[in-house]
Amino acid sequence: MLKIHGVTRSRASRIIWLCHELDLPFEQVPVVQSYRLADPLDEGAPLNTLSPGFLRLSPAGAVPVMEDDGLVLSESMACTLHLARKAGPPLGPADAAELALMEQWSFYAATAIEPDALTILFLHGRGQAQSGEDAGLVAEAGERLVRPMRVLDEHLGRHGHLVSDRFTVADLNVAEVVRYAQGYGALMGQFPAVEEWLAAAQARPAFQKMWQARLAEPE
Ligand SMILES: N[C@@H](CCC(=O)N[C@@H](CS)C(=O)NCC(=O)O)C(=O)O
Repeated sequence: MLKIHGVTRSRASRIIWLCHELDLPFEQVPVVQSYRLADPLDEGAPLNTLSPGFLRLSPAGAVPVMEDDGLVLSESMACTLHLARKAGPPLGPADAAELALMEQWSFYAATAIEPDALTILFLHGRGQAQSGEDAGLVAEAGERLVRPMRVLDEHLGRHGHLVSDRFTVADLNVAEVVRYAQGYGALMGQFPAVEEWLAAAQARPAFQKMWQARLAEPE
C-alpha cells in the first residue's frame, strides 16, 4: 500500500487530498516538522524530520516523502504528479502535452508564488495583528505576488481551470500554494477568478476530507 510520511499539517496535504480524489488507500506515518518541537532530538520526541530513521529515508530532512511500490519519492508536487500520471484522466494527464502543462503550472506555483505566499502565511496567517516590521514584509510579499496572481487570474477567468476544461492535479497543486495567501484580503480581493476557483477547489469532498483530518491534528 502507498505510504505517506508527514503529518497532514504539512505539504503532505497535497498528496492526501489527491489520494482522496483518486480513492487511493494509503498508510500515513505522522512525521512532524522538527521546528515545531522544543527538542526534536530528545529521546522522547515524536518522529520528526530530524529523527535518524527519517533522515535515512529523506536526507533533505523534509516531509512529505512517499513510498510507492519500492519507489521512494520526495517533493510533494513530484509525488502528486507521479500519482496523477499513473491514474490518467480526469485528474491526471491524457497525453504528454497535458502532462507538460500540469508540470508547467505546478512549477510556476512552486517558484513564483510559494515563497512569498509562505511569508504571508507565517507573518499574516488569517489576519492576526502584526508588528510594523512584519506588516512591511507581508506588504512587500503581496506586491511581488500581484504579477503571478494576475497571470493565474487571467487564465482562470478565460478557462475556469488550469489545464483543459476540468479539475486536474495542476489545480490541486496550485490551489494548495495559493491557500497560503488566502487570508490576505488586500491581495486576494484583486483576483476574483482566483477566489472563485479556489473556493470551488476547496468545496470538493476530497479537499474537505483532508482538511478535517488536518484540523484534527495538534497545531
Ligand atoms: N519543496 C518541498 C518542501 C518540503 C518542506 O520544506 N517541507 C517542510 C514541511 S511542509 C519540512 O519538512 N520542514 C522540515 C523542517 O524544517 O524540520 C516539497 O514540496 O515537498
